[in-house]
Amino acid sequence: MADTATQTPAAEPAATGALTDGFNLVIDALKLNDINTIYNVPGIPITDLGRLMQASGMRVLSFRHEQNAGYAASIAGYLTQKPGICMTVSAPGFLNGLTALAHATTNCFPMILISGSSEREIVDLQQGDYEEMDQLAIAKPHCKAAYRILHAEDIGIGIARAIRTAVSGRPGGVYLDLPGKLLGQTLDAAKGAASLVKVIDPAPRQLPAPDAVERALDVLRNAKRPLIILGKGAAYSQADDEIRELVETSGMPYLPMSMAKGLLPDTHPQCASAARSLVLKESDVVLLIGARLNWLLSHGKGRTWGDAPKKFVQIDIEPREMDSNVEIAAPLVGDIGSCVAALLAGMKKGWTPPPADWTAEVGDKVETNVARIAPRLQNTNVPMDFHGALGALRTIISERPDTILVNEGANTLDFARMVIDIHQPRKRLDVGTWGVMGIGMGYAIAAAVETGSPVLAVEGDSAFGFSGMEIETICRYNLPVCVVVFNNGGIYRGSDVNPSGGEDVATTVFVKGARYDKMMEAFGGVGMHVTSRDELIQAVNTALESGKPTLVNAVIDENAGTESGRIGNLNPQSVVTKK
Ligand code: ADP
Ligand code: TPW
Ligand code: MG
Repeated sequence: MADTATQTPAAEPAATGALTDGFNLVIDALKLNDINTIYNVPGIPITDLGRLMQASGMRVLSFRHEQNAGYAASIAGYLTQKPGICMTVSAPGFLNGLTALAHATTNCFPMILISGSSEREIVDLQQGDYEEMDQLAIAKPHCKAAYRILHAEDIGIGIARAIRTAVSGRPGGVYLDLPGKLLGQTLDAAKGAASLVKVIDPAPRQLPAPDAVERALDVLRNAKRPLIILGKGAAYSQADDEIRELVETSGMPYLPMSMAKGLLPDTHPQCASAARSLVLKESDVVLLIGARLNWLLSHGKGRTWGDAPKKFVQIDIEPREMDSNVEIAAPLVGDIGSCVAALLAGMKKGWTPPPADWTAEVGDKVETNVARIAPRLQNTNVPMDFHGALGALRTIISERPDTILVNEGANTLDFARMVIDIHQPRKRLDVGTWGVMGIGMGYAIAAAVETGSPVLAVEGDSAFGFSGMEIETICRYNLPVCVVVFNNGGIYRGSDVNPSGGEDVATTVFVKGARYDKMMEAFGGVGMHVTSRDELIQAVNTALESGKPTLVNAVIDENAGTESGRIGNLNPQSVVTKK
């Protein structure tokens, strides 16, 4: 009789004679885990993998450059809480995708970069294979984890591991290396099927410890001038109802970070965006929900935060985030949904709203600042300036609140973030933690594909150039994307001059009078060229109404912008003038 204590639990399936292979096992493993969309650029050794994926009913979107496919995958991860998949060829394709993988990791978005690779035997002896590179080693510092699968029977477990790593704990990027030879390996079909792994509970809830909840409530209860800061981790967590209830129950003013705008509508009476300087300086207790005290919050110290002593309460799933920049008085480690629910339960047992003089002071400041800027948002100057053009788009977004706004540039980014109110969660996607240029078209494509919502991409002309070729992709898949290029003829401004007086134009300046709209026409989309506020409104409304791929070339005063938008202070300055 068999000894049940030592017997392996799963009996080997009987061989059937039918075969499967690496290609099919990769597809079966992804589909088993509800991953059905792939952002890719084909080539050796993954061309057939893409074809077979498409044949099996997966959506395989081919891009013109891997970086854009990668950015698309990263934001697909943010929007869906499932890892976005980018698939590339070896060495150069892999490296092109790697920027996006690092970006996903930095922004805490779940993503898997799957790259085909050369054979280990040749790579490890550096014998010069086609597109040879030790990709695994190069990927490692740029992601949460990097895995390689060498045997077809390990595909199931390898993909399961990649998925769980990407979405559990603090989400991030995972690299998965698939050597070409693996894809062709055959395996008995029944054994192959049995080797697949369905990831159960891929991102388990992580409950905060009760004493940590009590500590946090204690700090919050003693606040005289409290503030809540919502970050994109809060938006990612999809705990929308709980977060709203917490904010409203607490009665505290709140500040949404860029991509957390719309988690509660920006028009909410407790929204303190228009009083940002005041609330950061004067608050005495700050509750951070899925927002890091990195450069975007001036590291929690210095002039931005003023002299008033602060206590921070921080909700984050990553314990090491605590005390990263300043002391955290009450760390609350767990998933945002659970942490917020625990705080709410505590508040419901007894809660006094913050002192009225504080909320009134913040409310007054918001009102004054909103009133002060309002006339500028109505201006009809020709050429348009940022405020006039963005004021027009602000109205359009308030009338079409389900539109996803993608936004990059310098002035185009900073002013749009300030001017355009967002009314629903996860409707604003932008440059994120790195302030990176190039996310635009990849984000726009994935946003349309993953959500079906209309997309409005508001792009600086420089920013657009980083991914502009993907408008062909937008046309090819006929996506409801309207791109508005804020064409001020350059980076920050179009008016700089070459300081040497030489023939070349200044380093920040582009071709005058460029017609980006004609690029869209070249691929069968709609191109529009606008110079006034009324034309802009008409063009964007027509585009969003039609759902047709559209590019609006919006001429902006070349003098309107400032150096680096609103972060010019981060530029180092030379103190020596070259003769
Ligand atoms: P922002 O740029 O909007 O300020 P950050 O990217 O700096 O936001 O911060 C997001 C934070 O959210 C990260 O520290 C990340 O660990 C955290 N986070 C992401 N998802 C969750 C979650 N489900 N529960 C708790 N924390 C989360
Ligand atoms: C990958 C540096 C920051 S903003 C910007 C650059 C090149 C472009 C600003 O010009 P744009 O906007 O888009 O025309 P506007 O409205 O001010 O004229 N490379 C990468 N990322 C960054 N952030 C840069 C360079 C940069
Ligand atoms: Mg520009």
